[in-house]
Amino acid sequence: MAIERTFSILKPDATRRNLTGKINAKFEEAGLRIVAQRRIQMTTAMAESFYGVHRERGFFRDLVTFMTSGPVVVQVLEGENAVLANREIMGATNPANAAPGTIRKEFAESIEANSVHGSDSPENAAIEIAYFFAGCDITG
Ligand code: IDP
Ligand code: MG
Repeated sequence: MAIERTFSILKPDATRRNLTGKINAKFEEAGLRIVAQRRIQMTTAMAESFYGVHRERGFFRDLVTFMTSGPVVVQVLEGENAVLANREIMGATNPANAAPGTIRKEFAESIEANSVHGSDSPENAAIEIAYFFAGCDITG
């Protein structure tokens, strides 16, 4: 198995409830390393671009409003099979369907305010990482 990097966001519902440390502990306990991290306020343009693939979905406007409703923490996580590993640590999109012990099961408020984003493929991980971080910001 290869060491891989994935892109992660701690969403506004998580920062609002001061859950940054508890969620980061989940990544670290599962063997992922936080090799870059920054707290930012997303603009509407950034959120629209980031979630552009969902532009035609009924929840798109609400999602953009939610993602800009407070600070987020953008991160690069590194480890074995990091993309898939992180999707397992996060749990299903809808917390009602998320497995016990996952971040979304323990912390998500709703299918929208579900505490974390994680890349869904190595290709998208590379695109998302490059959108938020310069190579010199990431130290493995
Ligand atoms: P993912 O975050 O598990 O990859 P996606 O389908 O890529 O899920 O959706 C992106 C984000 O859009 C979700 O994390 C969630 O915040 C929001 N979202 C997805 N489906 C719904 C929905 O049916 N209603 C409201 N928000 C949704
Ligand atoms: Mg997704």
